[in-house]
Amino acid sequence: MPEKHLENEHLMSEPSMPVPQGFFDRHPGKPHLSSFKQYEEMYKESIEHPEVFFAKMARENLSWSKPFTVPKVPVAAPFSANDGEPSAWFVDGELNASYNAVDRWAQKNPDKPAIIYEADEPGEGRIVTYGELLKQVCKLAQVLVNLGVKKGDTVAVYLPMIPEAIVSLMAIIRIGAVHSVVFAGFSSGSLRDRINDAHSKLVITTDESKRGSKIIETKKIVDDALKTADQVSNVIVFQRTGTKHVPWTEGRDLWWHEELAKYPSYFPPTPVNSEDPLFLLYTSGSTGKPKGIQHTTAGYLLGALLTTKYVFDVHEEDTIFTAGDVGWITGHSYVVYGPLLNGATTVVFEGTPAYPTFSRYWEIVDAHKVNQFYVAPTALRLLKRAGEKYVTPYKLDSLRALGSVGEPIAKDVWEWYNDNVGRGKAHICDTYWQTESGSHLICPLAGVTPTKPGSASFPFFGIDPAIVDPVTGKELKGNEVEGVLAVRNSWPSMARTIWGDYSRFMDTYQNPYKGFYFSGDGAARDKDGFYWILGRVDDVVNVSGHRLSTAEIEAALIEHRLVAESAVVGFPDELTGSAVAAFVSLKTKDVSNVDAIKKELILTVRKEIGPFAAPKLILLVNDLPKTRSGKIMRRILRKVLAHEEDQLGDISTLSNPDVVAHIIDVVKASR
Ligand code: 6R9
Repeated sequence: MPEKHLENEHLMSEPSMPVPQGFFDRHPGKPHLSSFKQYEEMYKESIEHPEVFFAKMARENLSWSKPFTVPKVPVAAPFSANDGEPSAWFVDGELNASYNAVDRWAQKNPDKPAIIYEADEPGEGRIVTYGELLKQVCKLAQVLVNLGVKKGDTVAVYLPMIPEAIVSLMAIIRIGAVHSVVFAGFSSGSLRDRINDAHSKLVITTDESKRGSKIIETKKIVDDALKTADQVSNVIVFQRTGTKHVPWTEGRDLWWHEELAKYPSYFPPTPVNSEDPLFLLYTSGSTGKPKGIQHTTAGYLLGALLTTKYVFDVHEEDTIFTAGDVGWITGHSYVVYGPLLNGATTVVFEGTPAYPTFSRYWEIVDAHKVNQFYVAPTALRLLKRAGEKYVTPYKLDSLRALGSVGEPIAKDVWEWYNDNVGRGKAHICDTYWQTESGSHLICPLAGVTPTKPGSASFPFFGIDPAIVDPVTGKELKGNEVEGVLAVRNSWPSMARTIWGDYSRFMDTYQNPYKGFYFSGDGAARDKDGFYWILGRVDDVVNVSGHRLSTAEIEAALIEHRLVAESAVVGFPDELTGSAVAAFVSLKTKDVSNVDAIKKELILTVRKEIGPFAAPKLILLVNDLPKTRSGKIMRRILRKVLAHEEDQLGDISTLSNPDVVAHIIDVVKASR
């Protein structure tokens, strides 16, 4: 059960707001759906006859080299009752993802912009048309084939937000290989673990990257990772900054521009089966080992395509700006796949919202007449704090849909977004979903769904959510209920397994509540049927919209020679949503320079995982609160951090109850 109830619980009883009239006034044509009633009818069909609904959608929206005849097996729950296999979709069909995302639009209009690249430095970007994108994709596809990459092989991508990231993904899937993007903020150690777990044979990266005017030595990080990744035979390096100091291994490392120049500009796509893997994306779970979430081709494509189309009401003429990184699922689905599968124009933004000023997003929106803007609340909190003066000078009148993702959006932030960015004329869409779901699960449809600030509203087509009592595992029916969020059925873009660890997949998603897909989040359904996401119920923290595993951070801390034990928990933070606090007990009690040790510990996490995972607070304690069986009681640590030491409950069952008073003192002293 989520320990912390929704801060703004009273909001649930407030009436919902209609779609702002300005949304329609700004629309050059008509939204895809005409009314909420139409959503309800379509939704009903998608739940009662998913195979009919999605077969029609898949035929209308995707191009198949071999049409499917079997929309779905098995037809019942998310996991079949007898062997627990997840449902499979469009099983006898064949298609190619890059053909659907690129060729179709290049054939129709090769001069249409596919990518608007906004470089870190304003003014240094460029536009890539669908025709140009197709050429680049075909050339890189041939490079990969020539280097021995085959259908089903995984290729690691460690790239900043540049058009070549999209070119890479499209080239990999064009030949039926599987991409495994590793967020370019990850350390060499995390990169190595992901390369090795996925058995990637090839890595694509840049010489360096640039973000907020800072240089990151990407190639050097890759080289460090490869010291213990023997199976990698080649590294393709795109020249991003042109620095002279690129570490180089002859025979293994190849320049992107030299290799692409060797091949002609067309290469046919390889058709793959619907259920063939499309990509792996590592995400954090309850244990220290990251999970390689595996998505399949047709189902994932359909999910990304349909949600982009209906949730953001994207039309072919539109320009969509998702301010997320391709290293996370939001970048996969709403920078790359969703926009391109709809033939729209996608903005690829390399920089940060604060560079060179806090107006950067709004400059981009006005310069390119962006129609849909999508971002995490953490960025909005930063911009809200910076002040309205950074927003007001901009027109922002092209915007129709404003998306939010990654964490709950508080009412004040929602209103700031609505008033200052949308000016009351854009539809705010708070989208709840996960790496595992591939595409939106619960979200309003732009132009259609009434909203309540802080609620993700209603399920997308084909998603049949259930609120489950975490103790009994029984579904809590009706409205005004609170429990854990589960899904009763399967949907096309649902992950099919954890790469190489099917039993972990079942243990994480199916086994906690048999008959349901378990989300890991707490949720409530209010009196009007709106869903409210209450946050993770497992050991996952959401820092600035980055999903982190507390166990992974603990595993990093233990690498430090002085650490005896550690317990990592999240605590509320005004700017980043949650922040990481690490309670650490050291092997030796006589430490002379406490501050130096704390710095070293933070550095250890930055080095082992990446800068974004660094604890905000390190608390050196004598011991950690434990049960008699030795289990660390993180709940107590969370309560103390949240100033709720009066709500610790019964601590007499601890093997070391005295430690609690000490911990309270340490936390107080840290303030
Ligand atoms: C897309 C993405 C998934 C977790 C998820 C939940 C949280 C995502 C949210 C939200 C409240 C929203 N989350 N969207 N919580 N409201 N609109 O973020 O994927 O990185 O896998 O994280 O993020 O806790 O379970 P991922």
